[in-house]
Amino acid sequence: MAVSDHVDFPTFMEGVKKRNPGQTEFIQAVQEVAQDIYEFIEDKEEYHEAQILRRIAEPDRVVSFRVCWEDDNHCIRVQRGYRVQNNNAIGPYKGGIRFHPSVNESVLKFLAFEQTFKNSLTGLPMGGGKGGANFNPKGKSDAEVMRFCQSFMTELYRHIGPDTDVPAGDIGVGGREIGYMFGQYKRITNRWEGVLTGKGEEYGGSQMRPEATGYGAVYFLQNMLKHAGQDVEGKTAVISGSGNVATHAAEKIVQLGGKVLTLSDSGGFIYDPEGIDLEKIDWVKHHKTHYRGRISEYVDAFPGATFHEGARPWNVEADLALPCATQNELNEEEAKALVKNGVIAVSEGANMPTTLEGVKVFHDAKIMYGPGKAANAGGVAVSGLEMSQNSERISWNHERLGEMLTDLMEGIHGKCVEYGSHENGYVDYVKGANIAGFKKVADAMLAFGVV
Ligand code: NDP
Ligand code: 2IT
Repeated sequence: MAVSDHVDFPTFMEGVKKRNPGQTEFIQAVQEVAQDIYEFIEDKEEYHEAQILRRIAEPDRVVSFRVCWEDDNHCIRVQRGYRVQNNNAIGPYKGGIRFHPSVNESVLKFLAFEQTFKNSLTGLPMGGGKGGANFNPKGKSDAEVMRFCQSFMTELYRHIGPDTDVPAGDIGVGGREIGYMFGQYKRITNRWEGVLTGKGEEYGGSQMRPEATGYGAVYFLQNMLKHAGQDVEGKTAVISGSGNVATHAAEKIVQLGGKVLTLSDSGGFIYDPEGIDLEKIDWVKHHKTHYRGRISEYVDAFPGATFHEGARPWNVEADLALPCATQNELNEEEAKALVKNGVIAVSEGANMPTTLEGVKVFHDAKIMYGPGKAANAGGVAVSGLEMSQNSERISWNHERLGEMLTDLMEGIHGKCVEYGSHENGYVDYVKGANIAGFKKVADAMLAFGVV
């Protein structure tokens, strides 16, 4: 029998900080989860004895590798690639690949850690992982992106597989990049297998996967509002980002009768007081995907709108807020501005977009706040369904997948309510998501003994 090492929460966090020097995003993600888990396991000695939390907060492995490629000017470029395999207690490692200059070990470790809880919450058999590279796709030709993706996969392929680790898209990785990477995997291994999700429909991709994260974040929001006797219809929304998640979240808000006022990118945000309707959203999707354009160009196409350079949309008055761009894009001051302007619910399409101080503002104000690991789980959930379809060599239609996504998001919301409800009726969705996500992974790990 192991000896219990029941350290308190501050001592636990000191250890995390000491073992991961300078990895601020990772430390932030662990802290946000651990504070709730500590409360939950206070009287559950078996989790302490088996050091479950300490083990989940130490990735199974972090693989880092050199990625060499040649640009169009025949210059040799060198990038750093990674795959963080955080935990595979309940299924193969699963999580996206991010190509962005800000990618480093801390960012990918935080994402892989979060993914472990998110994937558990979906109820599907998927562990947590994340990968990427500090490659900037902006301004690169298709041929350059292809050469980079092929070089990246030439190293990554040995670490992944349909029953080992199944990557997908994330920031800077969409259909084009998944196609190049899948092609290279197939060429190297001479196997067609469901090793990546987010594939094109022609070669095993699931219908609904492109829409799933954004739609799912709005379904989560809908569930939160319904729980409080409200709905989306007639409400205004501020949304950040203008990529895959943001545009599909905007689309679903509009379809449900809401009015979307903003979208953004790293250059600033656009504010359209008339509302960003479905036609305008299609323009943004097309402009971003086909021309790799900037959101600032929206105001040339739709002169009623204004562009706010270098700013974020959180000072615009709205009922609903959906951060759908990146981590730490909504701070304490901006959270206070949203609350002051009467926001009633926040649903995170992005991963950890709100700082710890910002989250506290939402909780203190008792607004509905759906954290990314619950609210944006629709994307990975449909990825899980893509894995099932690939294994069975079948494909489900849009309608069936739409129903499954709706049910999955309702199920995740239900788990948050079960584990996060206070006696006064307020639902702490962060706590609910953390505890529900943790419990399944922790119980699987207990079953395995010391591994
Ligand atoms: P995309 O690459 O399609 O879009 C990213 C958007 O966010 C772009 O508008 C981009 O602007 C903006 N952005 C990225 N980095 C920054 C930054 N540092 N500051 C300001 N804006 C920034 O990515 P996704 O839409 O797929 O991902 C968005 C978020 O959703 C991420 O947090 C991702 O982890 C999360 N997510 C994605 C899922 C998916 O299925 N794709 C699933 C679950 C979560 P710019 O073009 O200027 O860089
Ligand atoms: O953060 C995420 O959940 C994703 N980027 C999607 C992961 C996936 O495997 O579909």
